[in-house]
Amino acid sequence: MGVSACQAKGGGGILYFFGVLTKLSYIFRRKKAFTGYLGSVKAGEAHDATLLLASGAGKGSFDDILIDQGSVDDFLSSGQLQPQAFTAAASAVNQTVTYNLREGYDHGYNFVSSFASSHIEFHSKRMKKQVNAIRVDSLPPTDMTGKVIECKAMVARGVKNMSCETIFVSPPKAGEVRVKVVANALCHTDIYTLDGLDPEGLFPAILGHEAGCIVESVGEGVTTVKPGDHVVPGYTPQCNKPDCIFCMSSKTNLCPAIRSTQGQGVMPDGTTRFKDKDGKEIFHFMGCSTMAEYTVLAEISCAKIPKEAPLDKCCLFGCGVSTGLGAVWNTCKVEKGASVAVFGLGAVGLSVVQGAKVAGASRIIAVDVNPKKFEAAIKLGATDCVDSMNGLPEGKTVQQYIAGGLTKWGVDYSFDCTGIVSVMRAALECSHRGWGTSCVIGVAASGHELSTRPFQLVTGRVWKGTAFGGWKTRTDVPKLVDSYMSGELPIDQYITHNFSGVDKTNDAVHALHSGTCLRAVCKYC
Ligand code: NAD
Ligand code: AHE
Ligand code: ZN
Repeated sequence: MGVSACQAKGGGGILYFFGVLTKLSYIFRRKKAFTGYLGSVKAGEAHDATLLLASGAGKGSFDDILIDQGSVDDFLSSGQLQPQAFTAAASAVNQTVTYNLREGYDHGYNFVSSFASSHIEFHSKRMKKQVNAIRVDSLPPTDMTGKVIECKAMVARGVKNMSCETIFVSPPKAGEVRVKVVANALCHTDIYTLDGLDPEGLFPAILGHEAGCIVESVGEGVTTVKPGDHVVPGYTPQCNKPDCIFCMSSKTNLCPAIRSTQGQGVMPDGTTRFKDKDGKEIFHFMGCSTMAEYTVLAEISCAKIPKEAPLDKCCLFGCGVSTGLGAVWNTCKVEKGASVAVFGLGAVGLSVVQGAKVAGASRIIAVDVNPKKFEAAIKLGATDCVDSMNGLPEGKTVQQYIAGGLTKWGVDYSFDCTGIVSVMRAALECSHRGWGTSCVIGVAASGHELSTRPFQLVTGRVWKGTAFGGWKTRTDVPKLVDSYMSGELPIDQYITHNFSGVDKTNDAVHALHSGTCLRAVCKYC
């Protein structure tokens, strides 16, 4: 809420936009104007922000109240405004107020126009939250607890062979959670496995790992989520047990609690929860299998998020976008002023660009073989775009062009977001002599290996990698969702294609290959 000379009705209470009239009844009592406006001075008290606050009205409705006050405002010096009465009332009821005394400003339009944009930004963040809160996704009313659910799923039966089938999903066992998948976004890794490039790939399997879901039922001993809760599944779980040296360490997010069974396409007890119409078992994938209307997850893989958060947007936090941001903020800790090169401008690479911009990188070099990706990269903060297929100077490799052309010694940080080992090498070799860090994000095909001259490392470059951007799924995904909901972390720009129904997933796969798609989201209900 901003406090202002003019008041207007807004969602959730009275929004006072701008300024200073915080003790209306006081002013108008003296001026005897309330009688004219509202019939009596007493009637004016119903609109007095200070009295309203003191009476407990609006308690809990406003996370903050913004006041801008000019220091040389005549009404202030004549005692008619009394912002101190308002801040004292706020303090008495534990209401946060941001009070800005603007030195040298009076009561004029110049004052208003100088601070209007910060008030608009303040209100727009809060209004966005309210708009999102209107549309809460919910479960169908039928109670299937303890029963097998028949539903639709995309079943990958072999390389590039995936189609929509009827499947049967068993109830969750101890420590497991059955969820209704509301929305699933395709990640390049799903396609990589479908294309037969994943050494851990198994068929038949239900792929998918970037989703927004609602808990349908929970197995024995599950305490941290309940039916109706909204969750984003994580392929990197977080058991949080005191004896898990990975969960207890701030250095990593790689909890190994269920990694081996996850890689074998089964739940932690070694069995699957999926059967096809012939009663044959279907494998799980990355502990998620979200290309199904219902799936079963380990409790430790569920990040609980607020119900107001739109699942068809927040599904993106399940993989690609979180990974790109986390690679910058967690894995590499890119600092203000640093130079960055990003190879591959899919959703992962573009979120690296976005993260680098937020981190204050001074130079962000965006590299792709598809120039159609450059517009999005520039919007997110890229300062230079390089077409590494057709845009290099004669006789130069991309690493020579970046280290020696665009920059003298190379970039402070580089990121591979392609999964191509020759690009990973280029990314390392364009990083700065003496201290450059290069981060592998892309997932390379089975059998492909990294190479470079060891001299590249001897001369100070560091090669590292990231899984899910270093985020601890259950602790950090809710924080990312909060940032999205407050408007600080926009991610809608990554959703370039929308489909409706699990059976449209192959259309989404087709879209992903089109060269213009960043994320294709399939809504299942
Ligand atoms: P994507 O297919 O949408 O994007 C890849 C981009 O790379 C495309 O824009 C493509 O044009 C570009 N490209 C292809 N060849 C190139 C080259 N030689 N030089 C420069 N650019 C090139 O994929 P995505 O969903 O953004 O994922 C990117 C990679 O990250 C994939 O390998 C995916 O499997 C991996 N990934 C890893 C993690 C992790 O935790 N490490 C998480 C998510 C995704
Ligand atoms: N199964 C493959 C590796 C696949 C891989 O590297 N996966 C990434 C996530 S990609 C998300 O889109 C990852 O973080 N892996 C960590 C993990 O524990 O799987 C192989 O090579 O065997
Ligand atoms: Zn992914």
